[in-house]
Amino acid sequence: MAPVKVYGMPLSSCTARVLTCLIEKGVEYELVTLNLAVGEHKQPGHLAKQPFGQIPVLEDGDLTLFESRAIAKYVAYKYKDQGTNLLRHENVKESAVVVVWTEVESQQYNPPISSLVYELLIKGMYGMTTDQAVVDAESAKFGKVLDVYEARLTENKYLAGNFYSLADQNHIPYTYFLMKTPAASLINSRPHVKAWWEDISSRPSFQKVLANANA
Ligand code: GS8
Repeated sequence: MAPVKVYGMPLSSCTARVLTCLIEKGVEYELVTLNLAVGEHKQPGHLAKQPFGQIPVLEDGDLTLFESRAIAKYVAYKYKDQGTNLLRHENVKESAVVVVWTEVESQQYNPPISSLVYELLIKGMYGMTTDQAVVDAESAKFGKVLDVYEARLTENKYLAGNFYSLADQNHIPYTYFLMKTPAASLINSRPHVKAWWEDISSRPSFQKVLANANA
């Protein structure tokens, strides 16, 4: 069977979320790299797959999906019987807690961390100036979120319990970029969050995404 196709860029955070999931589940894929700099993601062919003109997109036979978290969930569910058990589908309580913490990533963690990565990393790449007032406000918000994580990770090794799940995995790409900025101190100053980060980011799946991107 033809492998699934992912349209994206190897190191865009949302593409990396999907690729990490495919590798963790042992699913073969083909990455079709789009050049965002020349607007390939705004061309009609891509807009037919992703109406918001963004990456990533996954194609699996006649099924086309966008939104990286939805794609990762689909992959984790379709391949539930192979690779790492990311959804705990066989245990209704555990799977409910996985859903809670995947929502926490998207609703609480992602807004401030994506603003910080934009201000402290992306703007510099495009010759724009960091707005320190935004950094201060978003750091304060993110710190409060991380206080909740520190308490949670003091009780459990991972977010949904004492097992690695999609909830942990969805955090990896943005945190990877944050760790390249001065705001890494927000993670490093919380010992359980720091240990969790070192654990999840060193998994072979994400290390392979990085190695492939730098190849
Ligand atoms: C966000 C996609 C996105 O922002 C998802 O798939 O999770 N919620 C969506 N993609 C970015 C690249 S990502 O890191 C993108 O396509 N940016 C170009 C643009 O918006 O024009």
